[in-house]
Amino acid sequence: MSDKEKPPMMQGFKKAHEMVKNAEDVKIYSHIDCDGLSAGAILSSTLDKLEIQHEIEFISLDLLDEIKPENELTIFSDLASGQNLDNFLTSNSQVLILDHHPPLRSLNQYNGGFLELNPNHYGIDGSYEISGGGMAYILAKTFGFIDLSWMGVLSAVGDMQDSVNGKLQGLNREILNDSISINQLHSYHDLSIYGRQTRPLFVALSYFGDVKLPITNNRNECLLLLRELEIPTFGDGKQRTLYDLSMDEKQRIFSELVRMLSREVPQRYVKHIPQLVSGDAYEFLNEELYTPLRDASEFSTAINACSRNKEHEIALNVLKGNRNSALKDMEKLTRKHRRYLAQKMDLMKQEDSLIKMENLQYFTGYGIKSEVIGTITGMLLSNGDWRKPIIGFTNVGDNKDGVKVSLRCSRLLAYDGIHFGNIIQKVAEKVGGFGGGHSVACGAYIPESCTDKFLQLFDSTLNGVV
Ligand SMILES: [Mn+2]
Repeated sequence: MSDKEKPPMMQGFKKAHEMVKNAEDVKIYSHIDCDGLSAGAILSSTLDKLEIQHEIEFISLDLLDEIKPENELTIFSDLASGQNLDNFLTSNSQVLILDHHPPLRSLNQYNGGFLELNPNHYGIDGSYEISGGGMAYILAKTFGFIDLSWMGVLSAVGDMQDSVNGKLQGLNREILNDSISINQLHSYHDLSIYGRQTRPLFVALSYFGDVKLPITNNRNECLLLLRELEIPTFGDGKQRTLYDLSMDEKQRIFSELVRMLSREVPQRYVKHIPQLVSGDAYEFLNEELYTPLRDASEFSTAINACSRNKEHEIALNVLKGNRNSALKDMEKLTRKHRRYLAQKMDLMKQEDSLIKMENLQYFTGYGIKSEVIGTITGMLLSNGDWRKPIIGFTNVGDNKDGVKVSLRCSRLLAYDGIHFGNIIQKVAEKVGGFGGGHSVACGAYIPESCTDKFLQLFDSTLNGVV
């Protein structure tokens, strides 16, 4: 294929390839979530392989305007498309942005040493078709480093790009196929129950919670159900996990979940139930069985546990394959993370903190670390009314006076056509904040004095919608 026939984004990557190849001193800034960490690991591994000296730093969006150009080439990864980069526009430092968030600047607004690659400029959906890690991987692939593709898949899963229809699509699918082609990864259709490798089946089942069922948060009910379905919970000297089940056993659980859900939800949702119960699983074949690293969802949780404890270095080491002590450290952080979540959940339940409005429910989780407010909001979903979204508030911390808002809802509402990411963006802007995200998981930052106004506006926006 000649250059002219290549899709335009690839021409951009060709330029990026040249920029990176010719650089001798590189600084990478990547975002602090699972996608950003994986993207950073892909870029850092790429530069390692090219023997290019570099530093990497993981930062949150609000710190971006404090950064000054100090290196020959600065790469921004999984961030910066939505931010002002005035410090860099007037400097001699070369800038490469690899982001997938909605861009502020139009395509090719800047030339010379400033290159911004964003799928949204090329008609590619940055929410579902490619992640920040995916963009980093496409660059890595121009150097032939297909072995880094598994991290591109992990990034997409970490960013919940498969959250709505249960599978990766668009460029994500191509990255997935690269990984499959070198036997790094196995992709298969499975029950969408979290904890495939590490959780005993009856525990994993009890967390099934887009819609509240008799088994939700009830391990005894789960054990009874498995007994009824004649699925042993113990085998080969250990508790069985979802991974251990035969196709036939999975089919029995699938049918039973569909039956239970059909009884709970209004008729118009029934056709969406199979999507809720099953989806694609991604298994990393080079990782050890029954560890969180073997399954993409569980791996992304482990990375998030590092990130939420501000231990980015540990995540980076695990991702880059420097496993020895990093792996143990990561396990410790995962346990700590889980304990923290359980404590906060207990507190929230004791205080019965979920307040109901006409079209939504909310809680004020002041004291919950802003990094985990989204996770807690999602966990509370199975305690409230699944027909309405849950909104959680917490302080941002670090002496800033804003409030972080998180929203989670059942995927059934998204199947019904509601996009809460777009709604929260508009409502946040009306009260002087900013926000956005996915249809079923999104967030915002708003001034603390505006939380009541925000809730009222949000609630009235949903009149007739939910
Ligand atoms: Mn991202």
